[in-house]
Formats: sequence, structure tokens, C-alpha cells
Amino acid sequence: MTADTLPWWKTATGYQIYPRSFCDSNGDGIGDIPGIISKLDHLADLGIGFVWLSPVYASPMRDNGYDISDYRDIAAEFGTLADFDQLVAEAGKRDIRIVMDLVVNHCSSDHAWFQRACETRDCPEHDYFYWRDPQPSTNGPPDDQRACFGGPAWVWVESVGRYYYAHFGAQQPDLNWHNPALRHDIYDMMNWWLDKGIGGFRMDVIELIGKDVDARHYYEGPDMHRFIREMHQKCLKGRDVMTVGETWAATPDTALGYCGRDRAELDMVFNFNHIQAAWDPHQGRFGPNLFDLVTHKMILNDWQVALAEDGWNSLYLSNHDLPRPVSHYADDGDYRVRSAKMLGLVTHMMKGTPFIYQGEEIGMTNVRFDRFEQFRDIETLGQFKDQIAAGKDPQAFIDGANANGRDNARTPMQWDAGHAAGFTQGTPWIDVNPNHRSINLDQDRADPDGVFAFYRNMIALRRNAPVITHGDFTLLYDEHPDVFAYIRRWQGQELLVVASFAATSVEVKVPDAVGADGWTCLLSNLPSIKIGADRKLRLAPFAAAAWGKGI
Ligand code: ISL
Ligand code: CA
Repeated sequence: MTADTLPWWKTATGYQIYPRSFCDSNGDGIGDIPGIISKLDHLADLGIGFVWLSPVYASPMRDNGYDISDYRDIAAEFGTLADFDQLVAEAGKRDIRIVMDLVVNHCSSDHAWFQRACETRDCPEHDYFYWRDPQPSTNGPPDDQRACFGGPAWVWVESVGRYYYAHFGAQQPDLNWHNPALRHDIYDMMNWWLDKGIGGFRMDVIELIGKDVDARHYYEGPDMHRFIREMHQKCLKGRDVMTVGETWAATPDTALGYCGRDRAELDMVFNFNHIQAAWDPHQGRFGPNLFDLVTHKMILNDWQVALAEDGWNSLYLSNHDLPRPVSHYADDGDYRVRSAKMLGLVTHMMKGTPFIYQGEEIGMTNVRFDRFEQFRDIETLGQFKDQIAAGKDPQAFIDGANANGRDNARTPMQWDAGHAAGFTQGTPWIDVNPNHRSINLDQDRADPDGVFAFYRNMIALRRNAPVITHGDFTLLYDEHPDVFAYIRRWQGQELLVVASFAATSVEVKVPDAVGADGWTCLLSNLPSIKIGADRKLRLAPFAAAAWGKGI
């Protein structure tokens, strides 16, 4: 297989934009599509090949757009359909595709379908949702399932005398995918967007669409693959587009069920095993950070091995639901820039498609909200209520939210040291991280050794060294607690990647099988990393490098 027969998304690097926090063009404090258009040259400079655009559809914005009230219109605060078409066109001029966020496990309770469904049982839209009558024995809901964002998952509607199911929250009712009429409407809508020339879809919690609510089987439910295959048949087949599913429950054993070449379902999935491995099993994301490098690299190795010959990996550490990587995995203080480069290098050089989240390219950090009123995220606010009611210490919860809450990724993109980090001329919808005065794109790009320059070089390296796209993957130093290293090989080309997660110096020996001679350093976050004559590698704190042979 040569580079020109590869699908574009196997050699490209993606960039996720959370529109609310990227760039505000009209001073209302909310990012918008014209703001994104004004920053396309920044993305072109970086060298990315596509944008994953978080939802811009009409929405009451209770979950910042992951609660859609009209699938065929743009939210007024983000702009218009004409703005969207201009975005696709302007990005296309820069060889950047726009991949939209498809949120079809649920819609907003403001959607006309749901409004109609609550008026009467005798309308087609009623069965677009999961309704259950009160239980005869208790006159209550079918079960005591809790919603992700707090509160019960079964919500009572007096006007029809029934409960509806809402996995995330009362204002995001689950769509009943077992209803062919609903599926037909979704496929029609998808084709409407695909015909506008978008590059594909990231599919929000697609693993939930096959759920059996009576069996309380939500993730990877009995009908999930049947529905995704039908979607592929009706919308995706034959189109030069990319699809990536958000699949928290997927494992190396189930991944090929989604993205194997003979499955005719999706191109990739987002693995979350390495993310949840750092979460407390009982307290979830608001508990202590249990990150452990051996666990982390073993999980990623399992995914590399599982998809070595079939399917395709997505590579990421950051998105709009996750903390900033330098704060979560390494150092956001003295070694912030070096850590950002180390984390980027060790993630990007594996086999798969890398996804950068806005701000990652300048090493943005977590934010610290001291006042509860500063939080904006529906999950944080909802879980606070539930967990405090269950006895959790409020300060412990706030510490957890500051460490691993979703607002960390949603503070405005830091463009410059000026008012509101150059994000808006107005008052931002969420507080800007005060460290924007020293951490911003202007400052970082003024540094030839900045994170942006390093990311640009990394993306260019992926395009120019086929071993990164095609090579196999062999983990090194499997059990080492501080070093994540691997070797990639393809048609005589070799790439050796070594990264230290230690805040102190570490020394390792280059394995015999790797050999110490003939390596050329292609990219490193320190000038002084050398393979010694004694085959020793001395790694300063958070040092990382990629060496090549035959590249
Ligand atoms: O981490 C989570 C699971 O406990 C949640 O933060 C998150 O809701 C979950 O990962 C699903 O995420 C997706 O669906 C949600 C939306 O809030 C997230 O932003 C989206 O990425 C509902 O659409
Ligand atoms: Ca705006």
C-alpha cells in the first residue's frame, strides 16, 4: 500500500475545536464560526489535515451543544448556515477538512420531536424516545438508574403519564434507535450534511445507540453494530469521509468490531481505557488522579497490537471532556514546555491518527477555580449535587473538579497576553486562565523552541516519514515506571522513540536488539539527549526524543 492509496485520514493529523471557547468574533464572549474562520491560517501553519468541530447545531447550550434542538440549523450564537458553508470552503482552500460532531444518542428536550412527544402518546414522535409506564408495584420508574450528569435517568412527564429515559440528564432524552422512522430521519440528516462537503463525523457516545433499557444494558448494546452497519450503508458507503466513534466501553478485544476492514461500520474509535485507568474506580473522574505509566503504556500497547494489521488507532491525550495533559500526566510548572513536547511526541509517533485538542499546541494548563460559581460544566454541577447529597466533602469534590473536571479544557483559547487572552473583546462565558499572560500563542510562537514549533515539526515528520504511518510497533522497557519507549519498523526504516515521565534524571540502556549505532536524532525536546558509546541513554526530567535509521 503506498501513500497515495491510503485514505487521507491515515496520514493527516486532526485538531479538535470546541467552538464556544476557540475565538469570539463579535464580542458577545462566546466563540463562533466567523472566529474559527479568522484563525484558519493558524491551523494551516500547524499543518493539520482536518478539524473535529464540536457541535455547532442549534441548541439551548445546557451541555454546550451536545444537546441539539435542530439538527439542520446552526446555533445563533455560533453563526449561520452560510457561515458554516464559508468555513468548509475556506478550510478547503487550506487542505483542511471539517469533520462534524454527530450527537444522535440523544437530542435536546427543546427539540420539536420531544416537545411533540410530550403532548400526546398518539403521535409518531412519541416513539422517537424510550417511554415506560409507572411500575404497577411502586407506581414509580422502571429502575433507579442515575444519569451521568446527576439526577434520575428516568424522568416523569405528567402530560402523558409516563417516564422517559435520559442517560446523561433530563434535558437530553435518549433517542429510540429501535424505531426505524427515527433512524430514517437521522440518516436523512447525515446525508444532508455530507452533501455539504464535510469531511466526516466524530460520533458522540455511538456505543449507546443499541441499548436495551429494560435489561439496563447501555454500552455496546445488542443492536449497536446492526445500527452502525445500517448507518454505514445508508450514509457513509462510497464517500471519501472519515468516521471516529466515541466508545468508552470499547477494548482491544471489541475494537475491530467497530473498525475492522470487513465490518463496514467506522474507520476508528476513541479508546478511553488509558483515560479511565487514571480514575478512581468508585469516585470516577472527580476522585484522585491514579495515573500510572506502566498501566498507561501497557494499555496503549494492547491497542497497538490489537489494531496492528486491521482497523486503525486514534492517538490522543486531550479533548473537551478531559484535563490538560501537562497538568494531568507531567509538569505544568518549570517543565511545562518540555512536558508538552514529550507528551506530544510519545503520543503522535505511535501507529494511528493523532488528534490535537485546541491549546495543546501551546501547552495550555489546567485552571484553578476557587469559587464554585466559576464552574460551567453541566456534569460538574450535576455531580456536585449528587455527590454532596451522598456525603462527599464539598472541598474534596472541588479539588477533584479542578484536577480532572471538564472545564479545564473549556477555558478560552489563549491567543495573546491581552484582554481575555485575545479570545474576545467582551466578557468571556467562562473565566480565562490567569496564566494566559505568560502562556499564549503569541508568546509561544516568539520562541523558536516553543511548543507550537515542536508540534509543527512533529506533524511534518509524520507526513515525511512513512514508517510513522506504516511501521509496526514494539514497546521497550515494558515495566520501567518512568520511561515510555518504543520502536517502529517498516521496509528498512526504523524509528526509536524514548520519553521520560520522571521529574528527575533517568538512565536506560539501549537494548541490544535496537543497537546504538546509525541513529539520527529527528526531533527532541532537549539538545543534549544522546545515545552514549556505552549504549546508555541519560534522560533529564521529561526528556523525549525520536531517532531514525534509513529515514
Ligand atoms: O467522562 C464522562 C463519562 O463519565 C462524561 O464526561 C462524558 O459525558 C462522556 O464521556 C460522554 O461524552 C460525550 O457525550 C456527552 C457530552 O457531554 C460530552 O461532551 C461528549 O464528549 C453527552 O453528549
Ligand atoms: Ca461570538
